[in-house]
Amino acid sequence: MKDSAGQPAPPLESAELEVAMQAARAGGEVVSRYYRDGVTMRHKQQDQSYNLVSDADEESEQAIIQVISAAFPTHAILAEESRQDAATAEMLWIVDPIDGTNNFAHSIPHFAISIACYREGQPLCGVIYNPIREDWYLTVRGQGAWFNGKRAAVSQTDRLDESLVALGFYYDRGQMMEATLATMRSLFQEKVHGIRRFGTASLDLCQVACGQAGAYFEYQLSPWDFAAGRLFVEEAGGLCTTCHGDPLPLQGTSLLASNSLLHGTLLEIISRHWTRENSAAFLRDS
Ligand code: LIP
Repeated sequence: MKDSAGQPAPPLESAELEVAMQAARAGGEVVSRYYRDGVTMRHKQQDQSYNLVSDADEESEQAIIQVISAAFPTHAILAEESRQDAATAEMLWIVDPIDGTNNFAHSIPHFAISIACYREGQPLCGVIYNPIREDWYLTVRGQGAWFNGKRAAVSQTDRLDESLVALGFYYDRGQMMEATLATMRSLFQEKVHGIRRFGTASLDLCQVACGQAGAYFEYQLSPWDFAAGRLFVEEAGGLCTTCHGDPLPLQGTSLLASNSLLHGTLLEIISRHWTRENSAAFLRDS
């Protein structure tokens, strides 16, 4: 059996996942059109020329919200551009209408629509969809993680010199950027097989889950960047925590995802250059 994307349909049973896929298709039609026809990007904040938004982000988000709200009118929605319902709601949808906005802005076909449904603060299901490549990453809690109809599994090595480590740079160009660069240097000194910066958190998480990268970290992400991808990693046998080993909160946070075998080694290296105090001070001042 194939789904409407022409992919072999994974054996997933979830009403919320079905709605999430419909919503992702609706957003994907908007984003693909703008990607093809061109779009004007705008700066989100005057002092951050690299933090961009466009009509594509906003129209994709409205299309996604329309599908979710029609199916589940009483559910709350936390969406990057326009909806900040309380993260404490019993049923909560978390939406990134274009994750990897800067890739999108520069016509790099490595970005995704990320949609997750949470019940009482715990992930139920998630969809990460690259509409240009027609790549579908689907997951339901307890039912595995599936990439284009094939089951995903993390890598099985505990060696850094056999692993790629992906990372991201938040919009900060101060102490957090310096800490990320210092951690890159430490990883190279630890003989990591390679470092990758792909620019889309949700797809970075999917690459950990599919065994392509051993780990991914970033010192600051928003909930919509990771809400679906963290479940995809966990259902593929991986582990997601903050960069200090704590459970992920549904708010801005640092994040380390790994195949779980590399987690302890990486926590020591990554927290060396960005302490809990650094993290607390950044959140307090931002
Ligand atoms: C982006 C993430 C990326 C991170 C960027 C930004 P956006 O999300 O996918 O990993 O490095 O700072 O947060 O803004 O494109 O939705």
